[in-house]
Amino acid sequence: MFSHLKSFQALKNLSSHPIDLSSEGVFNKKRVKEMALSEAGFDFLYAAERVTPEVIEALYALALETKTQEKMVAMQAGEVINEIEGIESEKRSVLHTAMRDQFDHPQESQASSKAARMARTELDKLEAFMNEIEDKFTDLIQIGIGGSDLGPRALYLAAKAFELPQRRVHFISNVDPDDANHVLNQVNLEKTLVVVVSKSGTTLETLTNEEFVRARMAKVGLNPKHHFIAVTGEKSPMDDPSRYLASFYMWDFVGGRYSVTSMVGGVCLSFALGFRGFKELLKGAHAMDRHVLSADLRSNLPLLSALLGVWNRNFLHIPTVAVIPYSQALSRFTAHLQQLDMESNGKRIDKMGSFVDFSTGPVVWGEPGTNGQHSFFQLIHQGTDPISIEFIGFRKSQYVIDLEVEHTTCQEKLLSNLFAQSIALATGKKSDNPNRFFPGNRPNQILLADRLDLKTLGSLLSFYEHKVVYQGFIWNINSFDQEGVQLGKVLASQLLSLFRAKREKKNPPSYDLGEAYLDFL
Ligand code: G6Q
Repeated sequence: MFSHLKSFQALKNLSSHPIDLSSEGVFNKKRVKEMALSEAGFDFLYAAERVTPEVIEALYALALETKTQEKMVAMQAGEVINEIEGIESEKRSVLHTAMRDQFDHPQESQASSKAARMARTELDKLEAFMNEIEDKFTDLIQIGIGGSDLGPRALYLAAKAFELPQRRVHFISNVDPDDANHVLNQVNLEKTLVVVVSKSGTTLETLTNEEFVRARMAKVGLNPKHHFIAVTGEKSPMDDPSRYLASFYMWDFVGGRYSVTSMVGGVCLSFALGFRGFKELLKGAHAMDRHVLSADLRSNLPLLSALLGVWNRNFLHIPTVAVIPYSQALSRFTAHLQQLDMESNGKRIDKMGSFVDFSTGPVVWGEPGTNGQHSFFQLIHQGTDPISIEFIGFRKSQYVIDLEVEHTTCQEKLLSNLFAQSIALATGKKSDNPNRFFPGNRPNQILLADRLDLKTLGSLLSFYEHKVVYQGFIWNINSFDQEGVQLGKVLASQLLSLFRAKREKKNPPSYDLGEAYLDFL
């Protein structure tokens, strides 16, 4: 188990006296220069983390001891890694990386090559479909939830600067009827495509919203069959091409929260950005997939970020990470990371089926800067609980148009705020006035790239996917299942049968707790 490793003990010893970044002169120019890694189009700056070269060495020893690289190679080759020994589990390969692998490989028999070929078939279908529809449609509504919503939505918003003219994408995810009504009020249904995305084809919210929108189409005299597209698993209850204008597939070796680069995100992103734009994004993701395979241990960007996260979580005992992009385009990116990280690594047993005696995934949250500075940053700076921060920034803006006000551009103001926060959180500020005292030592890291173009966006997505996966490898937990979301789903359907019985004035099935809640309606 993780907590019994030799490197765990070494790190534990080192953590008894972590470096004090608030101490005069410790956080300096030399440290910033030395604690930087430039790879795969990104600069990764970690001088504001509470680490020394000794700690970094011990973290790399942990990576070696936990065989992170062997596990990454096995994952990308298609070995069955979504499993837990000795108990019933999914037993699947994990091949989201194959979705963006557009190249032929000599070892055609490998599971990953087979998956990449399957992905290419869907991509070819998608390209042909996008050519066929030409300019018949102006709007697309994506209906889906969780992994079938958060990633595609985050990336669509992030890429809006590159949207084709006359194209808009909308999302309906919540079964709250206000969500669907709000979107339906914004579109001309005659010129609207609807893509229903559900890997299982059984999700209550998605199937309900599909019927909601189909009914609205029928009401205005349109044939839903001419407007609806399906993205689902082969042989799922939604796999019925006769009901759809087109059907695209995904597979059980692509997890929901890892599925943005499959058809789950492919349809809406190709509609918005053009098929070429979507491919550009895939190229970026693939470049990061190759980086993690080919980089040596000390040049591997997501691995270093993962190791620093483990240091903060398990040795400095920091329970939460705020991801703060200094980019308005990434306004929903943290929400996607929240699912990616918390659903993957919010686990309490390891891959041998034993309860763990150490902390696993942190609570992930955040909002873009500078906005966050004017709300919750107070608690990060002076609150009683330590919080670690991951900043994301870009040297250039997406739209390029900018204005010099008081001799600096908006982009310069944005970046100066990012760097100022990183320094202030690390070093703090001494004061005789306790109310103006800042303790510092709020560990943070900065991921910096040139510009949030489509390729960079793809790489950024893949960077975080790999960071999360690496942490799961280090803790030896299964990052690819999600049993934790099942219990509530089952209870909700029991409660729904109470609603039904009440509506039909029948004897309700007995479910005491549910009845108690329903008495308040
Ligand atoms: C993701 C989870 C979950 C899933 C949704 C939607 O990894 O499994 O968020 O994506 O519950 O599931 P369907 O795509 O099957 O509708």
